[in-house]
Amino acid sequence: MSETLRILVVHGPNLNLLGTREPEVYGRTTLAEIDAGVAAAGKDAGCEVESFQSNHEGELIDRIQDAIGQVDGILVNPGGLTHSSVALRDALVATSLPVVEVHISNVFAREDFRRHSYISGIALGVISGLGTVGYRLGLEALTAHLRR
Ligand code: CA2
Repeated sequence: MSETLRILVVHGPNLNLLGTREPEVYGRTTLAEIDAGVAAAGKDAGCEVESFQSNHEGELIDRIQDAIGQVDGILVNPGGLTHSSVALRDALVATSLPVVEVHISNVFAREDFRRHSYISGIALGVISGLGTVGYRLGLEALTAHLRR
């Protein structure tokens, strides 16, 4: 019987709009549906999954700091902060936890400014462009890493 893993899922700015706007880019799945899907997949994989979304950089950083010593890994879609936030990167580094970065859209097939991520360099890995299934793939990769 393997130990229960605790995973924090962090969603950045505007991801609360999923399923309601720009379905051609981000699909029709809502954030609540993504969170329910990740929680269910986590349960099957022996994980307790908690999700958090904020439109505010400081709130995201506070939540990530609060995770220190409380969780085993972080799955993060930093939204637009991916391309701008040194502070979010620093917070993730400060946790010393494995981080998997997820993007619903293929950031390499869009505007040039989306090709650079402040997070990728400190992440275990990055999933981009596979739609919302990327969250479940990211969870699988994170748990496989933690159980290795
Ligand atoms: O593809 C992703 O998951 C992104 O992280 C989404 C960010 C974008 O800035 C990144 O480059 C890639 C934007 C999140 C905005 O989410 C919306 C969802 C529905 C409607 C409007 C925005």
